[in-house]
Amino acid sequence: MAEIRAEPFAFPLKKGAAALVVIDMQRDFAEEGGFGASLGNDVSRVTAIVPDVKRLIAGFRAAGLPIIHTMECHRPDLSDLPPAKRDRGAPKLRIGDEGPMGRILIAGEPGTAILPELAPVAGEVVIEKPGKGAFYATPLGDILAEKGIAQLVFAGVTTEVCVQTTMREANDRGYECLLVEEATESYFPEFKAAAIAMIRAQGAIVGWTAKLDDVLEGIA
Ligand code: TIU
Repeated sequence: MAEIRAEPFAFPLKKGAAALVVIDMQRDFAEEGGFGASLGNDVSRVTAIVPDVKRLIAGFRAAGLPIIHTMECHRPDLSDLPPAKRDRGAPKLRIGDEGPMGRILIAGEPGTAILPELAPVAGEVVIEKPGKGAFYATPLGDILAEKGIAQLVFAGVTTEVCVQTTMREANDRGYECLLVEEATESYFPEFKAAAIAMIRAQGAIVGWTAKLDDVLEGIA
């Protein structure tokens, strides 16, 4: 068993049972005219982590470890979009509306795609999810069980929304979870810091957090 330097204590890596989960690195959260911008957010914070997410993905590929990509999106007929989600707040564009990159957060639209620099390659799993958590209403749990995965390393956006929700879902399902600090981001720096602190508090109540270089060294 290898160890990864982490907080609040070393992460006990089981290399044959670990996978990377890259959450929602989509144009809709990173580019002007997408869902994130429609909610009033500064999306440049998301593009800034792309090089670090890319290094993390390259490390997992080089180590021959599984990679799972998620995409927050809905069916074109909106049958998996609860009105409570669509109608929340007063965004400039709602989910399903036509925007400059196609319909906002709809499967198959250009804006919903994963950023080209981080695009999945053949053999990598892509999970389309209608919720913030990647286990809700998706086959993720069955896919992980089939692959014998027990540990999940997390990257992606946003730290306190889809990343943290998925980590909490995974933690309750018995997975050991590790968040890579430079490979996740929020539209709110204070929320990223708070999410990292609350995840690893109380003896890793939700999971561990670690620096990118330490994760890359641990999985190599
Ligand atoms: N708004 C926000 O911070 N996040 C989301 O809506 N989805 C994800 O985090 N992917």
